[in-house]
Amino acid sequence: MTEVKIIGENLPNMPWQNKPESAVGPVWRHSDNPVINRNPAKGIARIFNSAVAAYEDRFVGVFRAETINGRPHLHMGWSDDALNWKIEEERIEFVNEKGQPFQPNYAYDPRLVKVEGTYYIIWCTDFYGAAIGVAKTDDFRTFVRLDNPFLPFNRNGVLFPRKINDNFVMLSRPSDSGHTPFGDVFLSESPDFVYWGKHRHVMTKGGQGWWQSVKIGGGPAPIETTEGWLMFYHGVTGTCNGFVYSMGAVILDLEEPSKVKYRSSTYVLTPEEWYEERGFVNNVVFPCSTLFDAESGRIAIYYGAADTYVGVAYTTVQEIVDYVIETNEVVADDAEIGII
Ligand code: BMA
Repeated sequence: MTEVKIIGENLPNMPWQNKPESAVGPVWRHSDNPVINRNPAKGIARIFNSAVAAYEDRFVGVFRAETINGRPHLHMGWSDDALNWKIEEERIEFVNEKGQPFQPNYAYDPRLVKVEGTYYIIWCTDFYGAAIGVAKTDDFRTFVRLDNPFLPFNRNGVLFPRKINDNFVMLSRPSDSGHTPFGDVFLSESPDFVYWGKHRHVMTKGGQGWWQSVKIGGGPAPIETTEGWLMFYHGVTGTCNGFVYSMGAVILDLEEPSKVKYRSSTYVLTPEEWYEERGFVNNVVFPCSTLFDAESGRIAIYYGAADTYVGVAYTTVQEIVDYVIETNEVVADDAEIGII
């Protein structure tokens, strides 16, 4: 077993709980989950699938807020401890690069990623069907929405936290507009956040197990480690009562992140608690964000539960990387550079 380290910033004030003896896998839940409950602010019925980050001396979040007319929009939230959140009642006001209003018709499943000092928000937007929307902010007051990077239909846009070989790198999951019954993860690069290309296939659904047999989608921004890019993602199976969303983990090559180095053959978290099994959509865990501390190797994963709540789960870089390597399986041609 080699020692694994996170390559990144220290965040000693992030939430943390040690692994309880009762934990069965490499990821364990916060004991006071869910950390965001129903009706968290006026006009908002549910918050789930959301992203948080450290900002100045506190924490900021971009939240998927299901408003009381049923449409999802993005709302900001603030917290001193990353567990107790104050959600803003007004949705984020986006402007275009000329400063004119540029609101999405709807917005869901945001990711929030800092690259070279700028925070990027990536979400699922309406672009004549489900597509990936992007915006940037330096101060969480002005949010400049940029041109959509990809054509429809696409979701689960996940930006890497640094450029690789001078390019921004984004994962996505091309699909259709509805409750997609298929989908693999792809990768695209851009020198300027405007023109995207060098498209590669990263990973396919499937494998020996059935938990990710229907579709997969990227999760939180990948974490740079000495073993490669560690990424949590969601994997979906189909049942007679609908889809079940679990969390998986994969390690991508540091220099060539379209190559899978190791991929866990089992899920690392699956719906088991009441707030994951029962809600607006039953049986969903959907990770969108992490906080981590490079020094201690601690990782907190923020995930949506049952399309109703926000949950937090913990692991360490050593524990999860060891687990992914131990349970590794090669799925199709994931380990190749994905060009056909
Ligand atoms: C997906 C997305 C997610 C949602 C999941 C389960 O297609 O819409 O936002 O959590 O379905 O309903």
